[in-house]
Amino acid sequence: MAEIDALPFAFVFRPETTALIVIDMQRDFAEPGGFGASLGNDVSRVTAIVPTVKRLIEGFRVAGLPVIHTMECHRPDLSDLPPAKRDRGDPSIRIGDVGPMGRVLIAGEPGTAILDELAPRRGEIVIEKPGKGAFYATSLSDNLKRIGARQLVFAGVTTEVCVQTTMREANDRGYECLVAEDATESYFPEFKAAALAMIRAQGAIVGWTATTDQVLEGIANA
Ligand code: TIU
Repeated sequence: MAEIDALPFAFVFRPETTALIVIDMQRDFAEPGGFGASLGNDVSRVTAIVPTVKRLIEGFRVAGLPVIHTMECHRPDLSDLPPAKRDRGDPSIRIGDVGPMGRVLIAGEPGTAILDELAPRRGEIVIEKPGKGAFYATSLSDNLKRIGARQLVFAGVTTEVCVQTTMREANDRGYECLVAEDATESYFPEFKAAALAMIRAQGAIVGWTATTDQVLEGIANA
């Protein structure tokens, strides 16, 4: 057990029942020509956090703690893609269409892959998710119960969409959630700041926030 000087107050960290969940660090969100860019976003902000996310992942691996990766993606036949998601807005290419990295957000396509630097290791849990939240229509709940997780540390993209949605789903399921502030990013710096503020407001209504260094120190001190 270690106490992390997190926000809005100390997080009593029990690494032995903690898993790291790395959300959607995929080429589709980080590289030109992918889904994130198709929505009109500058994806360079995502690339900038890769070394920090890698440090966090390595810290969990070295300590023998579970690392779970998620990927936002759909089946090739689009049977898990609601028209309301596919038809939303006015992107330059839609989910399922062929782009420079293959079919956008489709399982198995080059653009859907997790970035090479952050690739899952053999034995790590990989959750393919059709929604923004990682609990919806996936085996994440069963996996977390199987490994005995009680606390979850979050990294990945984007802070206010898939990370925050998944944290809220996890919080409602009884997990204590902490997001690593510098291992998550948004296409909109103001949305990242607002999401982190919302999460820790009202006495950690959704969870805690701390830096990657603080989480790694917590692992070392536990
Ligand atoms: N568009 C955006 O900010 N995010 C997503 O669509 N997915 C995730 O956050 N992974």
